Amino acid sequence: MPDIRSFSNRTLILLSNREPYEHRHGEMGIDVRRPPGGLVTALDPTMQATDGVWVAWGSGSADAEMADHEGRLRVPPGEDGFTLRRVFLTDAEVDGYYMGFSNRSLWPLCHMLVQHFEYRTDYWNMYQEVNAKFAHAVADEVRRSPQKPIVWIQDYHFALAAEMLRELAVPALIHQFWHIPFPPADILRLLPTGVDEALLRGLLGNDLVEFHTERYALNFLGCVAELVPEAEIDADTLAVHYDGRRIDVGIFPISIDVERYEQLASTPESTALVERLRKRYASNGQRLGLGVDRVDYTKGIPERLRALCELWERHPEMRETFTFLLVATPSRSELPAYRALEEEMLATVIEINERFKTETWHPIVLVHENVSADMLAGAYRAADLCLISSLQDGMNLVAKEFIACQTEERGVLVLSRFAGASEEIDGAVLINPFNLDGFVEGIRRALHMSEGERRVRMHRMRRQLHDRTIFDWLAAVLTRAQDIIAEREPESGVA
Ligand code: ADQ
Repeated sequence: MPDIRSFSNRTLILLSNREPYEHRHGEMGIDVRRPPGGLVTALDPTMQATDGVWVAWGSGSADAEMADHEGRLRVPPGEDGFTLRRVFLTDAEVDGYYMGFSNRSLWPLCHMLVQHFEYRTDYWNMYQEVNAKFAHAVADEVRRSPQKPIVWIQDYHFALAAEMLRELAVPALIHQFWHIPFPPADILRLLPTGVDEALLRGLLGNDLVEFHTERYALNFLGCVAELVPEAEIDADTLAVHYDGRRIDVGIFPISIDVERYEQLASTPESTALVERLRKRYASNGQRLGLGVDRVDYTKGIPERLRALCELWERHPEMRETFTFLLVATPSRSELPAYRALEEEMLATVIEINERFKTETWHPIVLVHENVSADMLAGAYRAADLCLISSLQDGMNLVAKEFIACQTEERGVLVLSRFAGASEEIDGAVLINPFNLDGFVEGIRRALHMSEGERRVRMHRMRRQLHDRTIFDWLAAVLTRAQDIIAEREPESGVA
């Protein structure tokens, strides 16, 4: 693996919506929280080694008082690793840019779930204003940087930031990772004429745009070909020629900190949970299934519950012998579509349990909260089957976490073919969540799979995952960025 910490004397300036450390007023004073997920952990060493700057929305109630008058502070708290630059937003900005255009317009559109797509001019106006606000903060950090910087933008909240940085004449290589699917042109065109094009021109402000899969990269190129008339596409090398520049498009499937999950699955706490879960639900040949999600309409939770209901209906021998543990964490509850989904999920679980329960058994055990990482790891390790039924999903890290925690190699991964992970992982039982009969059969197949086949498949997936951790992902992205600089530097003067 290339050494990503020695970054040829460059400073990494990262822009993301979520901040790596958030300060909140708690009962005992001010608490600091880190968002779940491996990105912060993976980036920490690089940020520290390059004395980087992380620019993000200061969303915590005590964020302002912990930072200086420009929103800057050194993190991790109590250490002197790198700078966090918090950008503070008004309620109207959060409503329009984050809740509005990001989560009501772009999120459903990119996941091709057009029934949830909403567009309002004021969302779009606020998205442009807030992207400009963040771009100015990044530009300011670039100017302050004592070393040559590389700017790395994260995700769909900032589709316009790269172009804005270019207009501000920021002397840095700019690249962007898009964490969610990228839709084909027929879907992107549901945005008002001109808005679709503006988003693409915004992204073409980058020197490199990164996606999880080839499918998303080709969709992006297809959109550019159709909606940006003067751009020239080179589909063989995955590049766009535009505005006198070359924009590279790269494929970098994200992953997890595999060793950390393996260790979490073996702590005394998670081992105790494994023993409890196996004893309660998986002794005497019984089986335990597992689902882990943010409650989001992209994850196919109602479709999964329908398939489970059909399974118990059509195959009575599965009653009392197969229990499903659903770990579902509430998400984006401010939005009506998410509240409606929560209600539907809760009602369906009650209905299924009422229908099939016996004196000693409930088919679905619902844990309706955010659970700690080692409890999650214990549940992954204990399960005989993990069901992922996304209607669309950029990658889906739950799939990889399950594989990492399956240290006994007993479980089967049942995976939607609409999750990016399905294009990478070799060894899952693939299902289509829109095909009820096929979905039910997929679950049955997983439950009837021989121990030998389960082991061979899980072993293969675990080997594969060990070769593709989040550190490999990070190294691959940053190496590509450096290669582009090396190619261009003599003649283009980049950075
Ligand atoms: P998400 O849509 O959030 O991410 P995903 O990749 O599945 O989707 O990650 C969810 C994370 O939340 C996992 O780390 C999981 O462990 C955690 N989680 C879920 N439910 C939980 C619970 N009840 N308690 C505790 N933790 C829970 C977006 C894209 C994805 C893409 C990632 C990374 O939508 O497609 O894989 O970014 O690029």
